[in-house]
Amino acid sequence: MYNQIELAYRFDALEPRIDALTMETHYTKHHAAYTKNLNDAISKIDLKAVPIERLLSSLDDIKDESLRKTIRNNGGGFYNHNLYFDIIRPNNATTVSGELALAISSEFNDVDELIKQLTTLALGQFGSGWAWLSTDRTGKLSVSATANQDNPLMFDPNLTPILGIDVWEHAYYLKYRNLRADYVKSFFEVVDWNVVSKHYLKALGK
Ligand code: MN3
Repeated sequence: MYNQIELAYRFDALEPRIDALTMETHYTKHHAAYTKNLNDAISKIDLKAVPIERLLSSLDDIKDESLRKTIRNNGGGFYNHNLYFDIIRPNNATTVSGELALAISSEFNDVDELIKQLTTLALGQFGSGWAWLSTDRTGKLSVSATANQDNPLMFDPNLTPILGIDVWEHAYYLKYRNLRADYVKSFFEVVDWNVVSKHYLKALGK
């Protein structure tokens, strides 16, 4: 059974950057539905104990096409939102430190350049999808964008996403309407780089 992460903050804690109604709807409706649909689909096959990362990086092993599609969409939705809701925080750490800071400077020069590249990907994603910062097993960082609820695990099992920007309209439309750029700017104001660092170190087995 896969479980939604427990939020470390209240729905209104990220106001005014991300409004309470969007947070509540996003977590209790959208994320909850992906999670339920994933668990319902998994109950049909004998994969109950598989870590979600392994499940998403071996979708080709699911031979039934309809079931594979269901698990791709809802397993992606489950995993992606667990990361998203974890890395945004009130009282967030706005500066990057430690090993992640070194990795960012070697790949992007600085955090501003990383944010610029992620913003370009987030704004360039046509329709629903995500922009990502991922690490490979050696700690080398890369950015990418995916459609729907896909994520880098599905395309390269060596990659682990450590930061994801949800650019589905349900993530911002109530407050920002069509202004995705304003939402993405606000998103980076609530990213907690300490939590991103934790995901980075965890992906490297540290
Ligand atoms: Mn979403």
